[in-house]
Order: sequence, then structure tokens, then C-alpha cells
Amino acid sequence: MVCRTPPNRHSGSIFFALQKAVTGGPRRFCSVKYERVHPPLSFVTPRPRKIIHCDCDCFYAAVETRDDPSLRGKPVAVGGRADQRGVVATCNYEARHFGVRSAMATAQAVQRCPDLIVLPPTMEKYRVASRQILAIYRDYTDLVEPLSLDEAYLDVSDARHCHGSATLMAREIRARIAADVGITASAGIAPNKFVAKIASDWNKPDGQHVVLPEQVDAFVAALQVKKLFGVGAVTAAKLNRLGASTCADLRSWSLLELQQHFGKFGTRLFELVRGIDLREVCSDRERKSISVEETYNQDLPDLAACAAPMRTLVEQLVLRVQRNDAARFICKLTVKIRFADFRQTSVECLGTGIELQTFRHLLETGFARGMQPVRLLGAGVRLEEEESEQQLGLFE
Ligand code: TTP
Ligand code: MG
Repeated sequence: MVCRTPPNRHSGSIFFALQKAVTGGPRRFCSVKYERVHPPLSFVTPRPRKIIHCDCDCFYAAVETRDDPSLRGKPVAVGGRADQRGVVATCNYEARHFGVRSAMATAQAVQRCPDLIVLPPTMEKYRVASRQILAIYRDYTDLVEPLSLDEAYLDVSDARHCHGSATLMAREIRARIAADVGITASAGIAPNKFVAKIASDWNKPDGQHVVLPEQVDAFVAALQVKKLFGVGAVTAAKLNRLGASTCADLRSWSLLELQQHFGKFGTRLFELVRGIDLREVCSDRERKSISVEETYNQDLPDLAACAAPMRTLVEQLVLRVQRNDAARFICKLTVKIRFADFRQTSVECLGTGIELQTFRHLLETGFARGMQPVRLLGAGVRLEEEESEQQLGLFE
């Protein structure tokens, strides 16, 4: 499909996203040529989708409490030991009342909650629970996109269960998870992934929240910008400095202004603050890599200054890999560097384990290519291709 130049760039982007949603058309919007746009009405108003985002409540801790009822009502965390510089993977809601959080040093968590019971993770149990949950989802739709062991998107637009009501399906799914798996889950129901994911947090734990198509506009307008997918702490702080704390504030920015401040991501922001997200639920999504990266408020002046941030990134990477249960599929390690002049380089090597020393070597090699201050650092792993499908197939 070829369309002539649209009235402006942003409507083009939305238009093509719509076009893709309607026609299942080209994935790479940028390769599509524009002609004048006079889309038939069906292009502009596609049938609203029904997306459920389902997310288990304090997943690892819930599985542990299920298996040891004596833990019920007590503050429980799952993670590394305090005396071994361990980190909290998650904790139950009792522990959250004391301010304990995921990714917090266990030592700090115990300071905040002296009665905290800290258990080591038992990944195999979490995998089994995951598989059970995925099987429940699959009873409703084939369009299931797992995001991690305890989180998935379901596109139930064409599902006939519960008279086609996504609200009732979500309720039923959650009841089945409670009955069959013995833990609770929360759900968000909305016409797109972005809104469904935010909505699943609304009535956590053990709750759900529905955002009807006609409610999306008001729901998104009131959202804090930090809730937006892709807006991390640094971008949120920048937006706040620029006077935008809610999505409604950001709607007064033109596409050009957003692009000037945020580059390509500006286009995405333009759409998100209007509640537009046409990403499909991809049941066959392959995860080929996992990475973490950080753009620093101030450039890191030299190689020595990169050492501590690299350590932090590697620690985050370990957690993310763990969370996706992907450690056994690692085949390469990668480091990404963006220099002050925006030149970017990536270095990789073969490897099956995440070792800080190896990432330091890669950093040295990459840094030598630029020899100037660094804006952004990234650390990642590539997963074996054959196995990467299996990795998501953990649930099957
Ligand atoms: P989450 O769904 O983010 O958290 P959760 O299920 O524990 O709690 P919530 O009720 O807020 O959804 O993550 C799912 C599991 O992934 C979690 O139980 C433990 C693991 N995890 C980590 O190992 N490290 C992390 O930093 C996070 C956030 C999660
Ligand atoms: Mg969860």
C-alpha cells in the first residue's frame, strides 16, 4: 500500500500504525512511501481491540507462601542473602508496607523490616506455575504474548468465552489462576497494550481495572508521564523540568517539539500521550537478546569513570536475565557505548555466563574506539536463536 504525503509527519505515523493494524501490513513503517491520504473510514476507525494484561501479584513470594502456609500474613521477600550483598527479587505486600521493594539490597530491606523472612529463589517452582498459568490463558485465545514468567498480554478481541466480554474473561482467568495455581493475579483490560498494562496496576493485588475505548482519552490525560512506557527516571525528570508532569500537559507539545527534545522517541510520546498504541499482541515473539542501558545526566569523562556504572548495569542485567529465566540460553555478551559526539559502538564476545570482568574487557575495547566522554552505556546478552523460542516456550 502506498500513500501520498500526509498532512504532517505525525498523522502519517499514526495512520500507518492504523493501516498495519487493519491490514496486517508492513511492519517497517519507514519503508512505506507516502501519498496523499484519503483513507476509507474503516482505516481511521478500526474495530477496538480487547487486550488483557495479566500480572501475578508478588509472584515469587506468592508461590513460596502457597507452599508454606506458615508464612501467611508475615512479611516475606525472595532474594539473595543480606550477608552476601544479596538483592530482593520481590516481596509480598506485607513487606511492601515497610518500604521493601524489588531490586533493593536485602541488607537495607531487613533494616526497614526487621522481621522480614528472606527466602532464596526456587526458579523451577516459578516455571511450573508459569506453565500452568499460560495454559489457562491459552484456553481463551492463541494470541498470548508472555513478557516474563508472571506477565502476559492476551488479545481476546475474537474470543467467544463469557459472551465476548473481556471483563468477564479476565475475572474468570484470575479465578482459575487462584483455584488451580494457588496464587492471585491482577488484570488490566483496555483497547491497547499500553493502557492495559497500566490498568493492571490500578487495583493490585488481586484486582482488575477496565478502561473502555471511550474512557481511554481521560484515563491517559490524567497519567503521570513517568508511567509512560519507555520513560525512565531520567526522561521523567527532564519532562518535569520542562513543565510536563501529566500526559495532558504533554499534549500541548507539537510533534516537532517532542522530536527536538527526545529524538525518535518523541514520535512515540506524541502517540502515547493520546492513548494511541497499535502494537499487536505477538504470540510468536522471539526474544533474542536482553539488555539494560542508561543515559547519564552528565557524561562519564573517562574509562575509569565508566567502571562503577558498568557494575550497576551488569547487576541489573543479572536480575533481568533471571527474571526471564534466560541464563541457560546466553551465548554472547555485549557492551554498547554512545560517546559524547553521539557516535556509537558495540562490542561483543562469546560467553555463557554474566561476568563483570568480561564486561569490563568489552568496555575497554569499545572505549578505545572513541577515547572521549561517554553519554550512554549498555550491557546485554544474546540468547541462542534456536533456544530463544524455547525460552518463551517455558510456559508451554
Ligand atoms: P513483577 O511482576 O514486576 O513483580 P511481582 O509479581 O513480584 O509483584 P507485583 O505484584 O508488583 O506484580 O515481577 C515478577 C517476578 O519477577 C517477581 O516475583 C520476581 C522477579 N523480579 C526479579 O527477580 N527482579 C526484579 O527486579 C523484579 C521487578 C522482579
Ligand atoms: Mg507481577
